[in-house]
Amino acid sequence: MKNTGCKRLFKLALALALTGCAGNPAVKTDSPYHNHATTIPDQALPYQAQNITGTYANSLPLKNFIRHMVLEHHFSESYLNSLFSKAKRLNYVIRLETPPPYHGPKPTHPKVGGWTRYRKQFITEAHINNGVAFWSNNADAIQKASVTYGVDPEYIVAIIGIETFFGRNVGKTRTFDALTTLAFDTQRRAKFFTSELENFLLMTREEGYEPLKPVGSWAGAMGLGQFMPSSFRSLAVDFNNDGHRNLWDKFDAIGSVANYFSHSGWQNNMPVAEKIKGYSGGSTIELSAKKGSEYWRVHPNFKVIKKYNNSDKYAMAVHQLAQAIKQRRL
Ligand SMILES: [Ca+2]
Repeated sequence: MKNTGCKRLFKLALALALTGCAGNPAVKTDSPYHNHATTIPDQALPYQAQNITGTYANSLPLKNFIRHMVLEHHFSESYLNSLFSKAKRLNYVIRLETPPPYHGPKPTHPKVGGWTRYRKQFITEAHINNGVAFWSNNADAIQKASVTYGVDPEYIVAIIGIETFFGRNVGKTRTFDALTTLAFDTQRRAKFFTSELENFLLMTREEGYEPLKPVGSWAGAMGLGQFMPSSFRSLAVDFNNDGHRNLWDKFDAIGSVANYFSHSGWQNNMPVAEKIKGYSGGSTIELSAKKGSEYWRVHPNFKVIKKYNNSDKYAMAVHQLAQAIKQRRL
């Protein structure tokens, strides 16, 4: 991601995915957004209101935001008044974004075995087998994306596996409510989420989405690859050529993940990381395993994965899942 807010966001989104998907990979969810509204000018939508009513009726920051959207992007004020009158404040989103204050002693060392615990959630038989199946079922799209964008196919598969368990856990939170809540009811990253809300509304207008329909993670990430609205607008691609960018569609999601990697500097058919015996400066990372630290030499492609989520553990899990799926597929 381009900014640090987004990097942190993906960590948080991942934390949620951990609780939501890794522990229960059998849960299936149908694609939440497979129908497209045709593009309708916003004035024509059934949203017209003089004032904001409902939860956000008295929110000055929202009034300022609407003014900005009208002046900067020529949205209709009555349309936005009506739309935001339907916004719901989501208390669980506030709780997830605002961890309770910690009053205990400052930890001096990271918890031993953090990598072992993290790895267990993603490098599972279910992830590997479902990865092989996902690859087979979407072989044409994956092959085309790999060739078009120069990205090794196993990494496209692994990202989608870790983000959403191959599309089965794309999140059920209405994105409009999540971003409105994060923008106007939380403090820490309000500016970032306000910008994502702006991008979300632009995205719905550009792509013809009905704003109340898209669903995703509590933090506003959408589709099989969990793109934030700003990433959607800049990096999503219409890979099945149906005239719409739809990250809930497998074909479009596969192309979009590959495009994201390509933009981040992925080097096709080049190494990602290899295990070494001890710390050797420069490009060595240390991961805390139960049996002691693991040391890995990492290559530029490892940093590309970290642009998706700025965490060594995340990038290593993607790498190892990719390799495991590739091996199993042979
Ligand atoms: Ca499409």
